[in-house]
Amino acid sequence: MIEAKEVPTDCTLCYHSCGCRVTVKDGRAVKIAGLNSHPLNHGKLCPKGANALATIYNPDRLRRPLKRIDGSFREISWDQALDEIAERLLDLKKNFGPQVLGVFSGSIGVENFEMGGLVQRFKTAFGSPNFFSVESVCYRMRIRVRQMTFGRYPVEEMDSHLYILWGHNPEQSDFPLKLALKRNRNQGARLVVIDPKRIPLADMADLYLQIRPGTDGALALAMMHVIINEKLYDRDFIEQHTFGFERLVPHVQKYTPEWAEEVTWVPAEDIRRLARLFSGTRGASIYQGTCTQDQTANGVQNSRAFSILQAITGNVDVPGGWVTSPPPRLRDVSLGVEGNPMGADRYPLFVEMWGRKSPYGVVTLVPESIPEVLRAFFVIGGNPLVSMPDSNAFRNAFRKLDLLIVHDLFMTETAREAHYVLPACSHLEKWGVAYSYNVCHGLPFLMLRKKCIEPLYESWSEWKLFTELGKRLGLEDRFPWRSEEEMIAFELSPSGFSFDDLLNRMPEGVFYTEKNYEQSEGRYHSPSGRIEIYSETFERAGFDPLPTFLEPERGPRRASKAFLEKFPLILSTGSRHIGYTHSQHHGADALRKMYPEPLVQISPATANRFGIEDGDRVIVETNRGQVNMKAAVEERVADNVVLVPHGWEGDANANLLTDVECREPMMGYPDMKSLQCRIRKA
Ligand SMILES: Nc1nc2c(c(=O)[nH]1)N[C@H]1C(S)=C(S)[C@@H](COP(=O)(O)OP(=O)(O)OC[C@H]3O[C@@H](n4cnc5c(=O)[nH]c(N)nc54)[C@H](O)[C@@H]3O)O[C@H]1N2
Ligand SMILES: Nc1nc2c(c(=O)[nH]1)N[C@H]1C(S)=C(S)[C@@H](COP(=O)(O)OP(=O)(O)OC[C@H]3O[C@@H](n4cnc5c(=O)[nH]c(N)nc54)[C@H](O)[C@@H]3O)O[C@H]1N2
Ligand code: SF4
Ligand SMILES: [Mo]
Repeated sequence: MIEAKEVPTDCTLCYHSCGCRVTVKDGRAVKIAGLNSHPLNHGKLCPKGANALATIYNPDRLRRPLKRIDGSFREISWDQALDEIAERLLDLKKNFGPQVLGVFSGSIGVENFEMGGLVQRFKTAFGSPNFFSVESVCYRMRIRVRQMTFGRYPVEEMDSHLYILWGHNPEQSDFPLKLALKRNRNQGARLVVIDPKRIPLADMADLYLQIRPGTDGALALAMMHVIINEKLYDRDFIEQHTFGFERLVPHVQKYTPEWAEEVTWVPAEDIRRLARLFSGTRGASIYQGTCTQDQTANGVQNSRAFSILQAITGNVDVPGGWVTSPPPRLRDVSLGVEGNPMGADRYPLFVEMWGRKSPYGVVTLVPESIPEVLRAFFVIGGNPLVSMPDSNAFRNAFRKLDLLIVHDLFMTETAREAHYVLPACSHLEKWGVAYSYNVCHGLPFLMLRKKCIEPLYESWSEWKLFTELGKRLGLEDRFPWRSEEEMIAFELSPSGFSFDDLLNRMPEGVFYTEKNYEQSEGRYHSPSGRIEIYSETFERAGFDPLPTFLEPERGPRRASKAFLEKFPLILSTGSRHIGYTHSQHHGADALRKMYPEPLVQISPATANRFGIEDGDRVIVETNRGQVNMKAAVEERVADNVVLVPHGWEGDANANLLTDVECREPMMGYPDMKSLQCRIRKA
């Protein structure tokens, strides 16, 4: 009988990587709890994390590799699956070239370095530049824009004096921030909520602004107008650290609060109050929605405007503002970028900056590239037929593939379309490195993700999958690590911490560096060496060098009258629910009880207008398709706005409504937040 042991590790059921303690007995994880010492979650877990074992031991886990034969799946051995996949890949490569292969990894692969890195390594070793991920629908846009503006990547700090939740609802989507916000609020921090729904956090806010979806950039410009004309900016900081302020001054004159009121629905007086509160607080942060501000026509310029607001008020590199700490020094398991990722020609700002190429392709270009460019597609830890825009466009394209492979824990909607489905390990079944900087509000914390239990059934980790497949493709020299542990040691080699250190001496994790609020010369590595309010990088790419506002393509002030008559309501999709990550975790009973089915949220006036009552089944329809869900009639939602959750399969899939052709013009992101729709009783 083996003693029960407690293993400190992290939760990866979403990208936050909260610390947890897993009790393992007789090789089985029997209990999971929060890790008290962890600086993100201080011993607490959100409902997903608390119910992690229900997901990991869900009886629906995939057990063996599956091959689709005549429309149904048959179990086969790993050997057979990999032999056949390798043969087909080599054949396609011989006939059409290596770029036929596209690989995709979902949000799990963003902060999961082994997965994200190995996927990239695999496609480069194969010879293809075509790597896709949620990066081209999610927060990569903000990272790039902040890099272009600051010459580095500052993030909003966890502990702030003023939280501006700008299309961000931490109670549902950002558990660590929710904890920090409540803690700091009790000590006097201020709170502003900007959201078309009066979310419960708005009830305790100093200011709540009910905004029309897709118009956040107009509000930000009007704030700049007030801050500049009332001289509320930080003159010293601007003089010492920024470039182009004098050109911003005349530029923002037309963006008056009265102009913005008409565009955004936010009263001009509230815009003034917000501008004064923000500029009057040292250590204030705009917590921009993690994807709400990207998935709209003005996406890039939204991020530009927020960056500039932080800069002109001196809220950069001060406690509570936007801060930068160096990421840990880790060796990347990817092989770097060779060739041009898809979209380099059409959306160059997304792919290349100052001569440096990023590995991410533009995922909205995938459907039109099959089969002309892509003929084989490998999905590792993603569910693109539910999560990517315009599911019908993706599905029709996927059906033209010669080879679709999915590596996942479950039979997802994407897996059901695959030729081969391969069972994957959960995070408790493999080793990994976790660090909490990017999406965790600047916390320079590093931890070893422990393999707590052996892989269930015949599931394999990404390391094992690519190592074994690599051998069959003649790429064994590209996957040199003889074990997962060896690969982790390779990643950690420059960090100053060894595998053994992190396993035995610092099992609960470690701060790998101290925060640094230095505002020295040379801190901002942009072409001008300063924070670029005026961006020649944008100008050279043919875009406005100063922040501007572009109405949503389908929006009430841009689309045709006939279109708007047909689709009179504004549609925003994908507000999070704390019980689920995208299409995941619906199988855990406790979570399902919290939120058993997807709900379309509309206001009482909108419901009235279309003869709908709370609890009715309704059809929401756009130019691309429709979903069928129950209606929740809520006072909290702005009139004429329809909120549809994402991550549900079948006829409740929000991405039946989105349109892969409706894109942000600079980086090609899909509009998921400011489309038009109609609604009726089913
Ligand atoms: N309409 C609309 N659509 C959206 C959004 C929206 O707001 N509105 N948001 C978008 C955003 S921001 C994002 S990031 C995407 C997310 O899109 P995805 O990442 O594609 O969505 P998930 O449903 O999380 O899919 C992850 C899959 O990985 C599997 N998985 C979990 N752990 C592992 C593992 O360790 N290994 C392997 N191999 N598989 C694993 C899970 O079972 C699951 O099937 O969705 C986007 N889609
Ligand atoms: N539980 C859970 N947590 C998650 C995820 C998950 O699937 N489940 N996904 C993770 C991922 S990958 C991401 S990208 C993040 C997403 O995180 P965010 O993009 O920050 O999304 P939410 O926190 O849901 O906040 C969305 C809020 O914005 C409002 N909103 C909608 N449209 C607009 C608009 O146009 N303007 C403004 N100002 N507000 C708008 C909605 O009403 C909602 O209250 O969440 C992450 N965390
Ligand atoms: S927020 Fe929840 S799901 Fe995400 S890492 Fe923390 S405990 Fe896990
Ligand atoms: Mo995301």
